[in-house]
Amino acid sequence: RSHPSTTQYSMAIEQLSYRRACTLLPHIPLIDLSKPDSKHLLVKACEEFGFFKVINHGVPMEFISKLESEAIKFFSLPFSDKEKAGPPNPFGYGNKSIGQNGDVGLVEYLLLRTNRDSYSKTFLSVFGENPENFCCALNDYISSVKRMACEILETMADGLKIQPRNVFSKLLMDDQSDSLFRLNHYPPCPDIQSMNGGNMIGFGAHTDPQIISVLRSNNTSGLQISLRDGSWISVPPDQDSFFINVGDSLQVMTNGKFRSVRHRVLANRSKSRVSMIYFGGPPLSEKIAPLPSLMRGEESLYKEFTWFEYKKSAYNSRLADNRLVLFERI
Ligand code: GA4
Repeated sequence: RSHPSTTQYSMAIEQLSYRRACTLLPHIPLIDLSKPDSKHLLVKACEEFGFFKVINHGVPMEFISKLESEAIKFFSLPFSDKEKAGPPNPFGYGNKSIGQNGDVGLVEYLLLRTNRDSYSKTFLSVFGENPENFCCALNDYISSVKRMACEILETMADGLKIQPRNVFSKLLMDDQSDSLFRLNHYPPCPDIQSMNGGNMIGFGAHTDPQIISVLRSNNTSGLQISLRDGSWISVPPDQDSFFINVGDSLQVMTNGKFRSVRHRVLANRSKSRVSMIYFGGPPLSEKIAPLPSLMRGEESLYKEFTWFEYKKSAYNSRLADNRLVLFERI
């Protein structure tokens, strides 16, 4: 009988350390929206991670796949065509450059507003003969995902035992709600190994400034969330589920009980990653402050500010900055 080869040994060791990592790593909280007791798990997930996965979400698969295929069609256009839909200041097509302050990533994207259904002629011309296909897919998807986001926010209010149950969701439902939508395409990056230890950044670490973000991606890995201790865990992709992020504004409204989650996307070696994210935000004039019903005698951790003020400050920051510190009470 021959001895195991060095490769076999190292494979066995790799497998063992993988198993060990799996047992040690916390699982991403899973919320079944069809179960009435989900409200407690939901609150726990928002307190511990600021992140969870949602199943039985009620968003029709057809809406998801239609928008995904429209997104793929768009990203497959020649760069010179896509460019006509940019630059993203603040809405439109962007490539590699993120925000206005020098951040970059291996990503191209479309940033859109959610509560205006008319786009400029130049923008629509990029979508060829039938821009309605893109617009319909977008509208169907956004209205369905917004409904789910509101249901989640109302379940959160129930779990926190606060009234009325639409305290959070009414901000997204408002006609003036400053909500956004983002389509991201992360092209495969075959040279990963040769560059800084295999961690090529698709989208750098950050928290989302809004109330809640609802993410859906195709079956390609890349998303990671940061735990309290600063370590990163990979989120296994699941194209049939949604992933929810607590945003900075929800952290403030809960006086720090819920945490806005730091997350990032690493480039994938062989597969394209396509993600679509709805960012539920309040009206610009809305005061963002801890809900009195959640304070029970304790003091606010934050200074008073409106969403307009926070957004302005966020858009002047770098992606990785801790945007809330500027608004903390000392
Ligand atoms: C993070 C969440 C959303 O994707 C976004 C991002 C925005 C952008 O891409 O233009 C920002 C980023 C996000 C936070 C800080 C600023 C603004 C890039 C950046 C460096 C659309 C948003 O609202 O804030």
